[in-house]
Amino acid sequence: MKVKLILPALTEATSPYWRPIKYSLFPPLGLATLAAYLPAHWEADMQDEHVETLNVNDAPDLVIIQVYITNAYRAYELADHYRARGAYVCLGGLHVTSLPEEAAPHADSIFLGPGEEIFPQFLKDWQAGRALPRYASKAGRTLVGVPPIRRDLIKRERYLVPNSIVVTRGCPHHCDFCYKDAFFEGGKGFYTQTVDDALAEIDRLPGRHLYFLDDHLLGHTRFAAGLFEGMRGMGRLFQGAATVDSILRDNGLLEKAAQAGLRSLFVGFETLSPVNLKFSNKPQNLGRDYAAAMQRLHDLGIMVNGSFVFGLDDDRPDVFRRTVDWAVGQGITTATFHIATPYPGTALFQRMEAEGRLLHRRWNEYDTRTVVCQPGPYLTARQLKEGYDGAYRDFYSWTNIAKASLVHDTLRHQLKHFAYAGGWKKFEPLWNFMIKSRQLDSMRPLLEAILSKVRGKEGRGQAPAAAPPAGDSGMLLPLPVLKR
Ligand code: B12
Ligand code: SF4
Repeated sequence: MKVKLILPALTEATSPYWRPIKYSLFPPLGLATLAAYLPAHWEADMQDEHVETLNVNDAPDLVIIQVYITNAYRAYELADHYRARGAYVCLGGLHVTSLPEEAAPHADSIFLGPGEEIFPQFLKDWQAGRALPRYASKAGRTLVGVPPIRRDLIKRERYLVPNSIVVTRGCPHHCDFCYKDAFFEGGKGFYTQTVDDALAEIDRLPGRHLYFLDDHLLGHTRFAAGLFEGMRGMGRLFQGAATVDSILRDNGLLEKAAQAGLRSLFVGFETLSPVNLKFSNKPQNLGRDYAAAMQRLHDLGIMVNGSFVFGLDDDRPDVFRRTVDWAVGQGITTATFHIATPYPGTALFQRMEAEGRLLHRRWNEYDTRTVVCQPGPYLTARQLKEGYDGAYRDFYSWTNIAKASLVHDTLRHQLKHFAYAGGWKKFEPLWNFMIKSRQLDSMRPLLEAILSKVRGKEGRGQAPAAAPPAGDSGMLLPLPVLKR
């Protein structure tokens, strides 16, 4: 049996804004997760259109396609193509879950929600000749006993961060712009692997650097504590994401994470306006001292990728300058800015639709770079787009990179900050060259060599908690995952 798993590229891949490096970061982890359920003797081929040209002249028996909002049209086109060639086509992922009726005409079976329970069920049904047109993940979700991800299908050399990993699913919170509640509807919205399984998966990954793509790595205190304790001494360096309130909690978890190798954290600050936080149902950020969270991270030598959303209803024309100034003044290493984008299925989408504020439904433009709904009373669409573009420009100006670097109190940290931020945004031609010449892989050790470990107050003048292997260093590029 021949199975083809495809991650289609978004329309942007053909546009002048295409940043090849952004899409050469992570392999298709979701598809590799699903592939683990295929019988071992089946032939599986996984292709990621972001990093390779698809071969569409083949004749697989079964085609599995992952659909995000921005790649949906391309996904449907590929699905139609393979159905016309006689393959059985399955569509699943976030966008299919939000809009099953839109996806269904392009597939033999569609899948709503996470795949760990429904995909093996489908495989059984399909082999018995009674596959259903629709499978929805509801009760009984678990990561306990899931088979090891088929990492052998990942073309590691094409990614800067082949070691992406997810050890939890979902998040305990309910922000109204987030994909999470819609995707996990009808069942558990936050659950974890067992600590032992997570550690075993980490053990299977070569090299030192890991990127946890979990929505909230610190979201389950007991699990995270067990994980970090288990990772201590493994000599790993890792990046992940967590919320402001979890950073401020004085429960020793962040310290454990730092000791286990946490070197940079994606933090959803989202907005500096309490009114916006309230409207976005993000009470976990309300009244929190963002500056104290930054200080705590810096003290532990953890760099910050701050995420901010523009275009929420309380935003005014000065929001862009104020946000950039704050981020620079706090020594944020990389910032990810987003134009508020309502994803179908979210509370924000329902509100925008009810208020007649959706400008269009061209999903390929729902890329958080394009204004797709009428902003609040204080901003025009034009101000929003120009302000967003300007924020990126300003934050990553050499002057501001230098200013933000100088916020750190040791020269090593300052230099590192400068190199990371500059390296990520200022050397596009170099990244493109490395991708084209298939040398991305070789950048990893190079980066590791250039970027030595950042140590904060706790480490200064002391021996490191666990003696690191010779040449301790980290691939510390705080890769800005555009998570929300
Ligand atoms: C890593 C990541 C990226 C990476 C690359 C992703 C990759 N190579 O797979 C990069 C940086 C390139 C990226 C880019 C973008 N991303 Co992104 N990204 C993520 C992130 C953080 C993790 C994805 C992941 O690996 N999850 C873990 C795996 C195991 O889960 P999974 O992929 O969802 O797969 C499971 C299920 O979905 C399901 N499934 C999936 N496909 C199928 C198919 C079948 C047949 C079946 C049965 C099941 C099934 O089964 C899998 C196992 O449970 C998510 C947030 C999140 N937590 O999901 C956002 C997220 C997916 N991204 C999002 C967005 C919006 C974007 C961008 C548009 C952002 C931007 N401003 O540029 C771009 C465009 C991406 C595109 N190709 O269209 C949104 C998607 C919203 C939506 N409704 O579609 C998310 C949810 C973030 C958010 N909170 O809003 N992203
Ligand atoms: S935005 Fe972040 S904190 Fe809020 S629900 Fe989504 S993952 Fe959780």
